[in-house]
Amino acid sequence: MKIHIISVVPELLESPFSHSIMKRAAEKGLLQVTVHQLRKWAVNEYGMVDDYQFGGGAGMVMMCEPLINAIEELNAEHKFDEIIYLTPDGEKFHQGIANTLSLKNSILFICGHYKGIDQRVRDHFITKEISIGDYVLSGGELAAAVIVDAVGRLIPGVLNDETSALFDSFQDNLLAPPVYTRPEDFRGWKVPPVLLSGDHKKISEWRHEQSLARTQEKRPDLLNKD
Ligand code: 6GU
Repeated sequence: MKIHIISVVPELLESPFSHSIMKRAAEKGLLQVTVHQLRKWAVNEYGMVDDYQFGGGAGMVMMCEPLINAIEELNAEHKFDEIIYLTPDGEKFHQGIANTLSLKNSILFICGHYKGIDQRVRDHFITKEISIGDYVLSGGELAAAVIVDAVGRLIPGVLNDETSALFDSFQDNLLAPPVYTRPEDFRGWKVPPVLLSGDHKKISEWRHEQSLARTQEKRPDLLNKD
């Protein structure tokens, strides 16, 4: 999968894809992330990409021209399946969106800043608008990092044990069960005996019960979803 990101602060996206699972995905050639500095398409030599909003009011708006020139130039080369604008007023991100996006070949993300981007870019170029939750970030970059991580780990071959994503929290609207590792007894706090029993059927039933109980307690809203 090829992911391109347009940002005025590309430095914010240097680290998130350079470690751990995302790093391995890149090394295996399964995920390629390219971050573009929007100022490369600035309207003047001072790197101008934003301007005051019509109608007045505090805060700058990201201009049509740099964004559209960037989008058109990159899209001509890469033919994106989706052009996604990251914005607090977008659809709230969840595992189902991550699953859908993990099947795409190429995605372009646009990170907003200030008061957002000129509405005409949204009307004519954006195919999807996503928020990562009901709070306001100073820009879309951290949201892009969250989404690329959630999507990238679902690409077949990225996780070592490919089945492990199937048992993540949220894949079936259930939270994951508790997990334990050695030692069996730490300060008198013991691992549930069923996990040491070697009985895989019983273990699997116990995990399912724990998942249900945990979801009922912490996120009952998930149990009423389809
Ligand atoms: Cl995608 N962008 C910004 N600026 N704030 C957010 C967000 C996105 N999602 C939640 N808050």
